[in-house]
This record gives sequence, structure tokens and C-alpha cells, in this order.
Amino acid sequence: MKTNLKKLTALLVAVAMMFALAACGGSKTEPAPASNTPAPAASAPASEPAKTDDTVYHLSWAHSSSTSDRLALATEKMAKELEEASNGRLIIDHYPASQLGAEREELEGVLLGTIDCVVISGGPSASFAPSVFVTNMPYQVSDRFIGQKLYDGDFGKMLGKKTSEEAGWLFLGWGENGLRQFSNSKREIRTPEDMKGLKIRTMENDIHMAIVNSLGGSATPIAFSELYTALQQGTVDGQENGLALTYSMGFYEVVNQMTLLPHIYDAYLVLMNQQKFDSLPADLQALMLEYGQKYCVYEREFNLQNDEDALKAMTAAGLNTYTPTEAEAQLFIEATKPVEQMVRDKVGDELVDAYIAGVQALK
Ligand code: EAX
Repeated sequence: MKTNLKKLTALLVAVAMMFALAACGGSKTEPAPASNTPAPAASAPASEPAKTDDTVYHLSWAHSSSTSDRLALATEKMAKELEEASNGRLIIDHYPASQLGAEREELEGVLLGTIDCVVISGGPSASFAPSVFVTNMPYQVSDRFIGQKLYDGDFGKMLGKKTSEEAGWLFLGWGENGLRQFSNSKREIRTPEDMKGLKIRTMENDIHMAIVNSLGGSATPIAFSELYTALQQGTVDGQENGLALTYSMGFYEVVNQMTLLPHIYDAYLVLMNQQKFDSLPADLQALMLEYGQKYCVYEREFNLQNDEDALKAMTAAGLNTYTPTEAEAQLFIEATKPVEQMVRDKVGDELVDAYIAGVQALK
């Protein structure tokens, strides 16, 4: 309730700002100074000509991770460098930990222009840009470096552009959420048989839900910001996320079993409100494109390091891990085979074939 009120207040402030700006007869959008109020500056209208003066621009940058997570670490590093590179003209106002709303609201915000930039996984973003569903194909990529090359190559460039066309945001780059794996508080999962009857929280994404259900679990969509409590209160028995996030969000405190068999290599989409981008002077636009890419490089580096540290720390804290044998892994792959057709129905054969061919070429 408290969170809802906060969100409502943030939304009302943002809407009020938009009206205030409109009432000024299309005057320049001066960015709001950084403050403790979690309401980002409204975006300038698209028609506004780019400035070339020394105006200081503030960009709100939102994500759902905690301040110790790789998303926050990469944001701070990139923001510092961007401020320097722009001689203090481009300032990132960092809003971690779903401060501006749950992931769906963050996506809506970046489309409405009440949030300037967002880092978001391939789960919730598929509802806004359906081609993202292709990134949810199960048991295709179990090596992060193959995933990184896939998204850095032609396939990723094409897909990023396609998401901008579909949703209307500006795609800046592919970061890495990581290799998603199942964890739960009930029992060790060695084969899909062990998942029978387990309530597993998923993102609000049909393909993620289908994966869990085809493995015998019961998929329960819950917003990421509600997940810790849902595990703690037993609303769900388990979840699936990468190692770094399972650690940084404290999920390992409320599960005790983890199966090390990645079912999805989940990329992060780094997105910007298109009109806000258009309102920046050309040199700052170029910096945004460059530092959007740099952010992805930093975030992947932090993720790799965090994954390694997280596994050690969680094991030391009592988390039991199990790595399925090849024969056991095959059972997971077989059980989720029908999901591929679901993805084909959503995004078309061409995109799925390009994804599979892209992965195969890198293996
Ligand atoms: O940004 O909801 C989740 O499980 C995600 O991994 C989240 O989107 C991270």
C-alpha cells in the first residue's frame, strides 16, 4: 500500500510537470535538479530543436536492482565517466531498487517520458516489444560468452532495432542479466520430476511461464519487486534468476536449493525515451549512444565477477547446489521442446531460425 502511494505520488508529480510545461507554451524543458523526490523530469517534446549551448541535462536512469548489484555499480561508473566526458552537461540521476515503480511501470515510464532511461530484462519487455520473446527460448545458450557474442553481432543489432520499431523506445544496447537457474525451498531438483507441484515465481511473460509449466512446476507470475516477500511468506516455493541477482537481492536467504542448469541466457535491454534523446544536442546524443554501449560492457564485467563471488557466498551461507548429469539435463530439454513452437507463433519462424542459426554458428 505504501509503495502504491509512493508510485501514485510520483506519477501525479510527473503528470503535473507535463501540464505545467504545456502551459508554458512549449518553452524549453529545463531538467529538474537532482532531488530526493523520486519523480524524474518530464521529457521535452519531440519537435523541439536540439540545443547547442551549455545547458545541463539530467536523465533519470531506473532499474530494479539493489544498490550493491551490478546494475547499480555499472550505472555509477558510467554516470561518472559520462559527466566528465560531457563537461558536466549530462548528468545521470540514478534510481535503483524499483524506486520509480515495478519493471512494467518503469517500461511504461520510459515510453511516456516520465522516466528517461531504464535497464530491463528480457522478461517484462516482451509485452511491449514482442520480438523479445525470441530471447526466452529455453536451453539454447548455457555459455554467457556465446550469449554476449550473439547480442553483440548482427542478430543482436537487428533485434535491438526491431524492439525500438515495435515499442517506440530508443534501444541503446544489450547488457546481461545472466544465466537463469532454478532455486527453491522445498527439495533438490535433479530432473523435471522433482519440479512437480512446486510453485515457481516467474516474470510476467508467457514463455517463461510455459517453460516452468512444461517442466511440471506451477508458474506464478509476480513482479520482481515483490519476489523476496513472496518467497519468505511461502506464496511461492521457488524462483529462477542468475547467481548475481539471487545473491544481491537476498533470495538465497529464503530458498535453500539451487539447480545449476541454465534454462535462459537473459539479456538486459538498455532503453531511452526517444523524444528525450531527440531533444539533446547532437554531441550529447553521440555521447549517450557511446556510453549506453559502455554501460553494457561494464555491467557484463560486474556480472561475471558477481556471479563467481555470489556462488561462493551463497554456498558458504548454506545453499545446496546440484548440477544435473548430461542425461538429466536432457530430460529438461525434452520436456520444454514444445515451447519453441510457442515462440514461433509469437515472433515468426524467421526470427527463431535466425536466433538458432546465430547460436549454432557460435558454438
Ligand atoms: O531485472 O524479474 C526478474 O526475475 C528479473 O530477473 C528482473 O527482471 C531483473
